[in-house]
Amino acid sequence: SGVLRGKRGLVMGLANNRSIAWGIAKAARLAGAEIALTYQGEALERRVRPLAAELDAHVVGECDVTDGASIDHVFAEVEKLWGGLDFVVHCIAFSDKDELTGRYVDTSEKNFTTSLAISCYSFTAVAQRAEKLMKTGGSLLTLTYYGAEKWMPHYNVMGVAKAALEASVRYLAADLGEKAIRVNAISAGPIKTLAASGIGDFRYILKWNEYNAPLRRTVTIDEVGESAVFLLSPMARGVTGEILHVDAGYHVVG
Ligand code: 0WD
Repeated sequence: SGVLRGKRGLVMGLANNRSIAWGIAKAARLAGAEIALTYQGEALERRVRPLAAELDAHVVGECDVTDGASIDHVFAEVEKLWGGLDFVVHCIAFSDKDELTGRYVDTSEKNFTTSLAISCYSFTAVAQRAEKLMKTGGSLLTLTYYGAEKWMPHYNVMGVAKAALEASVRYLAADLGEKAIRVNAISAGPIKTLAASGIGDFRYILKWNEYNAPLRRTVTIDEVGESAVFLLSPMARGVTGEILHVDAGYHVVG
């Protein structure tokens, strides 16, 4: 469609070709954007490099969001590459798998802190760096899940982290609005990815959504990608602070 022609965007959180980040990067590229990617660690670098090549994307380096210096490094690389930036897509979350099953009440302080740092604070950390490069406005996008709004089995501390992430979308939107930087989230329905495989009974959750969502199915990374293109593009220039559900309508039912 070309709605992102001339736009330069950083996509963070690509692990493999099932990642939501991959669905978004592909759709943004198809819409005309130039893409830069980060990866977390050497193991993922081997997966990310060939995917980057498919999109003529720049690999701007390793980024572990628990390390502020590595975030600084990536944004310095982006500045060297483009001199500015139009959008950032944040597709990053983490929690200890052992605590994504059973009861929330058993969450350890250590995993609570780690989960909130990686799954919530990192988006704010990224916004701080992006603000400096978005001289003529821009768009920041993160990924959330319905477990932020309602109790979901096994989602536990991730639900608490996503609730904080959604609140941070609103606060960031208010802070950055005067610079014409928009901040939004997509609340995606369940999709079988590497991260999702760590959640207890995930197959059951997929089935439950298939039976109960208004569209009677789950969503794909390509559908999330195309909705992301809308939010990143000037078509959504009046939209900020929004949580857009791309979930086959499940949120009206569950
Ligand atoms: O059903 C789903 N899959 C949904 C996912 C429904 C709704 C929302 N989401 C969210 C996730 O919570 C996450 O925020 O979408 C985002 C992307 O997740 P994904 O595409 O489902 O999962 P995956 O392909 O595994 O990508 C997440 C990546 C990590 O992969 P692994 O699985 O290796 O942890 O987040 C990255 C990493 O590449 N990541 C980090 N990146 C930098 N620094 C870090 C870190 N410390 N930790 C994880």
